[in-house]
Amino acid sequence: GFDYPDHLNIGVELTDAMVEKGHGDRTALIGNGRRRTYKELSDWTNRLAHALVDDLKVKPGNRVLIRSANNPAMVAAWLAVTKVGAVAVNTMPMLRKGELSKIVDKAEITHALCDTRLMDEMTACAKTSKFLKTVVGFDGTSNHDAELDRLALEKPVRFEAVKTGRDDVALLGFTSGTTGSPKATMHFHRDILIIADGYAREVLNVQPDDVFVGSPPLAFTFGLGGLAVFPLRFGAAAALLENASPPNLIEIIEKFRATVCFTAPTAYRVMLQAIDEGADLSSLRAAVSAGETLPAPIYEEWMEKTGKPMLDGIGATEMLHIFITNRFDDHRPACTGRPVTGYEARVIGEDGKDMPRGQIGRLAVRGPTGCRYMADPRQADYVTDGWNVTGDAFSMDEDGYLHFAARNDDMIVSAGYNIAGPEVEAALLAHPDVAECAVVGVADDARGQIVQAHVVLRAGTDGGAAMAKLLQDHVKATIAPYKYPRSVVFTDALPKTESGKIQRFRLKEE
Ligand code: 3SK
Repeated sequence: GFDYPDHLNIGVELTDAMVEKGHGDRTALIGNGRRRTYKELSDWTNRLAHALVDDLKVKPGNRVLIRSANNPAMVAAWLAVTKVGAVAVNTMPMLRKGELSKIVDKAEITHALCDTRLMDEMTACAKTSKFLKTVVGFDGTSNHDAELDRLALEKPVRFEAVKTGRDDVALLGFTSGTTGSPKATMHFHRDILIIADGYAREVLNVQPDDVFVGSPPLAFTFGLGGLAVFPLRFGAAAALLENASPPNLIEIIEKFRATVCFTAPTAYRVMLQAIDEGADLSSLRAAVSAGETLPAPIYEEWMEKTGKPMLDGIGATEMLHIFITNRFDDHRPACTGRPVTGYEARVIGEDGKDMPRGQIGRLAVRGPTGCRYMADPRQADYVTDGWNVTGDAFSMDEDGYLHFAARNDDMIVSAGYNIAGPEVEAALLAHPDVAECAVVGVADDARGQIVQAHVVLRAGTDGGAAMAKLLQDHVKATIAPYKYPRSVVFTDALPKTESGKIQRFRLKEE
């Protein structure tokens, strides 16, 4: 277990405490053309904390929404909110008024801190909200040219942070919301240290000279951990990108000699191509892949080209971060690995009992960081005896390694066969002409469902009947022939959430 003091404030731990430990002059954050040291970040967040308390009247326990793309100002706002003992709700820039309103109502948000470039939807949301009364802009480009920055400007650089308890809620993480009714998961101050002192220390062995980059939004706990908590806990640096498209990621890795990258397999696929075209990604010592299943060909090609394993893992907003993972010295293709120390995993059947090894069931996980839904009757549906029953189908092999099969709702049942969509996707992705794909089950009179593949081809490749037949034959030759996609749809782009997850339910709706 982790032994933290009764009083713990994550905002202090990641800033003032780092200065006290001697990291003051080291770079903490890079973004929008500037570097900030730990001392600058500590001063900045303390000034902001004064403004929150003195001018905006934020009280401990208030829920404060933060709306921004990934930039240092968003990290500073988050840390300041935690310093004043409020509960942070980080949100993604693309959310519209309707989505923001659901979050504001559910979390009873009283204050919103918003990048001035994103104010319209936020103020529209406040106009109709019975909870949200204060919306204040900050300058996401860090020029300090917005109301919150002006309020903070003259404030002292010392701030007596609220003595939060280690089990006080610090963060509400909203689940992706693909179902239209997002759940809020509660995380304590100690949880945020646990993911750093657990996964980041044990698996990544983070060092002060590490430079982190990645694509997940800070609004998503995957991004908050990988691009803020993990570097700041160890005196390392994070280079933040407002637009983390694969070419921008590649550029920033080369520019800052980044050492740790958090992103999804699609971006790694582009990086592999870039390496062939001369990009120098040799600084990367850890390539973490999560959010989507990692196809074995990408894992293998990465190993071949960089000599290092790609670290596939699975996490969940409910558990805050990654809880099952491969390790530098313990990794296998098409395998998610073993639980992070402190977490336990089981594969269970419909009756809640353990499935025999090798057989597919639902993944259940238990650990120190979850799972606590806020004021949600669905707690009873997803959590039994402390075990969070996830929406993922996995099998556990004889050695205790976990193998992803499908999201439960991605399992396609066709003519009595259970077909895991991701397996068909992995087969398609192994074809050189396929850039991206998503496989869904669609209703069919004869077979109940048939496998339908939505395919984005590589630039310069044409779709059509001949290409469809080629891909079908390729799948039949790669995995059991009954799994081949009877329907192939060529498309220019797949629908995705803000955090980059493919929205298969939208393809099914079509
Ligand atoms: O795998 C995910 O979707 C995830 C969610 C939250 C935190 C971390 C991860 C990897």
